[in-house]
Amino acid sequence: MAPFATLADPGDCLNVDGTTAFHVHGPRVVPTNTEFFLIHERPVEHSFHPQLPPNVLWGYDGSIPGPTFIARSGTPQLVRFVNDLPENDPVGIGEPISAIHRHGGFQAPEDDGYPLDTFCTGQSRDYFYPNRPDAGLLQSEHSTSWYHDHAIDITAVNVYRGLAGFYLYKNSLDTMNELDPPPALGLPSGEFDIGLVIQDKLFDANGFLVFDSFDHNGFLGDKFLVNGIIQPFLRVARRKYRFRILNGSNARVYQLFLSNGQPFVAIATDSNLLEHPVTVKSFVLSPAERVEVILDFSRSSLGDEIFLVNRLEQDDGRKPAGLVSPGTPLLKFVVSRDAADPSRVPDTLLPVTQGPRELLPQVEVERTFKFERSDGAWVINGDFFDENRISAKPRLGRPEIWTFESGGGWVHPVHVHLSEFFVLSRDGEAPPVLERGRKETVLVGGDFNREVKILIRFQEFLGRYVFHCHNIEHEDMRMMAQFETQP
Ligand SMILES: [Cu+2]
Repeated sequence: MAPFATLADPGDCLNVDGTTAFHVHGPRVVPTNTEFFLIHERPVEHSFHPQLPPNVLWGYDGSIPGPTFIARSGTPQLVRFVNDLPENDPVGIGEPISAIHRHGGFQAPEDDGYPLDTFCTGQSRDYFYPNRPDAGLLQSEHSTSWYHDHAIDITAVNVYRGLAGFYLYKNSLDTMNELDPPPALGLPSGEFDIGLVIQDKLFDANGFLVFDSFDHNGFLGDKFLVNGIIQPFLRVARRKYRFRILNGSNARVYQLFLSNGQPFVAIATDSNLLEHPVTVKSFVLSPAERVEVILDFSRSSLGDEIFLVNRLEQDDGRKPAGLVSPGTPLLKFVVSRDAADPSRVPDTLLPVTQGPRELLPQVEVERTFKFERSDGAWVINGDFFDENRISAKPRLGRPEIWTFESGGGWVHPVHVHLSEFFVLSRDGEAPPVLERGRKETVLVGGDFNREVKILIRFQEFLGRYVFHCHNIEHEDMRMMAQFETQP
């Protein structure tokens, strides 16, 4: 990433269907403390595994996964993404048309990667990220989000080709320096703070990437990647680590375990730290969800090998088939040295001051959204995505209850842009322990249940945003709708 020197080059950008981008912005005024970045989307030769030939992927700045951004709360960032993707691509996976969504990000509608705000080969678009919490609330400070392509109808294939990366945040509590004294949390930092994006991909007999654009149910691979590498290893020290685990797969749901039976200490779900750490033996991770965990290798012996394992089997886009044993190892930790460990994991991480107790009495509006199959594609409340339809007009500052329902036994990881929500219930029952923090993506349907109720409140930014299934084959086949926030 390099800073750029020139001002924005505004201009219309054509969408896939030849229309003009919905949100067009000209040169803009930004605060003087704004940090600037320039990222080129371009082809890159990538090695998934020493035994496979190099594959040409598309990467942000030619990096797989993309460069990791680190935002400081209070310091805005302006990122110019330049589309240097080839108009005539010999591989045939992906379309050189982009819209970039910072998933979990709190940003204005024109900077949200609205799916019709696309830019094409030879064009660029600037995204302004305010990097401050929604309504100034400490509980809305973010830790781990990610950015990925979100162009209308082609998100799945473009993400599959490589267009995804981490976007991390630091703030007064989560300073990303374990040596900082309280109130800084002192979570493991530096080389002991590692993002892990898990993906599945399919290869042909010659070792080249395969994608089926006609699989609208959810594309699954048979090889498992962590940070772009098939089943890699990581040498670790005998101390605590922070792992930010992201499901970057198109359609696969994972349930992660450690091979030695050691539990995970979960500290965050999706974009936000939890109020308190939670110890779990395993956790489910559906597409786009994040869970951050602390793993402590201090009781391991030098030479120990511990695997991060997926035990949830899935054969099609409908739903996971169930737990198997021993499952598939995704990542091997090799305990190989000692290291000092000044890091801490406090009992209180990110306090919630405005939760269901405070907000439920204020609810006046409830909405229901049914996620179903229709004509081989996907609808919400019976409708395919239509940019001219507004499905909800929530008023800023007014909490609402939204009910997500799934029909036909399919699972849909439902993602709402702009704000996090609280999961109130699953089929009327209290949500599992890892869904009691703040979330912006929640798995609905299949064996998990039929109905999820959430409590959501939008506080800032007027305009149109989307919500959709994050099985991105479903999303591309129109399982997306939009809300428009009102004063
Ligand atoms: Cu879906």
